[in-house]
Amino acid sequence: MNIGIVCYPTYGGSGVVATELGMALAARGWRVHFITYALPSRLDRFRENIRFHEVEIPSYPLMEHQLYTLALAGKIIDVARYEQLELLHVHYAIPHAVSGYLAKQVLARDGIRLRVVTTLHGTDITLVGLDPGFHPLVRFSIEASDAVTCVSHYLRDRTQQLFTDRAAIEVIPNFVDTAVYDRSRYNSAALRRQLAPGAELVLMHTSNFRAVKRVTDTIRILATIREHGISAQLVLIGDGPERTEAEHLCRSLGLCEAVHFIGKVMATAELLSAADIFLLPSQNESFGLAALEAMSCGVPVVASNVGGIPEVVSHGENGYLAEPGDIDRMARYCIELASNGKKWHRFSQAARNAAVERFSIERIIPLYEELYTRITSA
Ligand code: GMT
Repeated sequence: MNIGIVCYPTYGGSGVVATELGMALAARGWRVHFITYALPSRLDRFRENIRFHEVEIPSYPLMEHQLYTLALAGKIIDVARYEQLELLHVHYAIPHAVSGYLAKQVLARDGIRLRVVTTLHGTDITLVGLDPGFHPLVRFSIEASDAVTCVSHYLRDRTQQLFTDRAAIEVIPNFVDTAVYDRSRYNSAALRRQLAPGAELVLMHTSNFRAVKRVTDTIRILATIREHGISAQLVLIGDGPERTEAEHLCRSLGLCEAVHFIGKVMATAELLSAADIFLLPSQNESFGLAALEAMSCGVPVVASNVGGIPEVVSHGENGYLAEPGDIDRMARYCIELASNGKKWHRFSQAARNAAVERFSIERIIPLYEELYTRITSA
């Protein structure tokens, strides 16, 4: 079957999930067409069964703002028509679900039937979609989609509370390639020496450094741990609006030698495998894909007990959860893991097991395949 995937191509969870999904489907024989404004960041090389269609945004002096929603709809129409797409899977409601709906209606006039699946990821529901100007559009496009999925039960509940009484919203959790995100593949000891020379404990965090991630909390957690005499270091991967503030905080706390800003890295599996603990102190998180990738590498997670995180990280089994902003408690949990090797190993194994048993590609991709088959044969 030919399937179109619309996503943000940038460094962010929804784009990562969409790209990994497309690559996994292509490997299983589906023909996948990515439609977006730039090459998705994880689409690093040519792959059989994958095509990329770049959305170009026309400009004209009259139009002060770019017309991405329309340009995307136009591109979807073109690709659907000429590549015989049966199904379009849009990731993140705004504006993708609206463009998908528009394309579907235009194609229907020519007798072409395109089914639209919308996957809601997080702030499209919990933040951006709540803008009064966007709310009716998000609500409409959820109700008009042929199928809607959410990445966690938490997000489905929020969607139903905030937007719609549509009952048919399926939860398909995010997934991880456990063959790639596998500590045993990498020389993590050598990498650890390069990343954080001399560290007794290596903390790691990856994100797009938006305010919701509370990146500066990771630095304060590090500071608290070091006050207890543990020579911990922190590796920060990614970039975004909060990076400057994080750098200033390191300087003001005298932690420049202990905090390593790596910047954006596309392939994180090797880096994650060098960590002892992954930190995700977010204000909100509908799932926490970065935590799952760390767990797959056998890294216990210390995170906030918000949103969908408890559906991924089990408190006291493969990580610890605390209230957002409770830096002391998160630091105490890190110290507990750092000072009890047996416990760390138990948590590490449990993290890996959870990734393999509950969130592997082999387990989750068939759920999408079953959904696609169901709605295209209806
Ligand atoms: O909602 C966002 O912040 C955007 C999105 C992204 O593209 O980074 O992140 C969300 O989707 C991820 C993939 O499903 C989830 O793992 C993240 O938890 C979620 N972010 C939030 O809910 C803040």
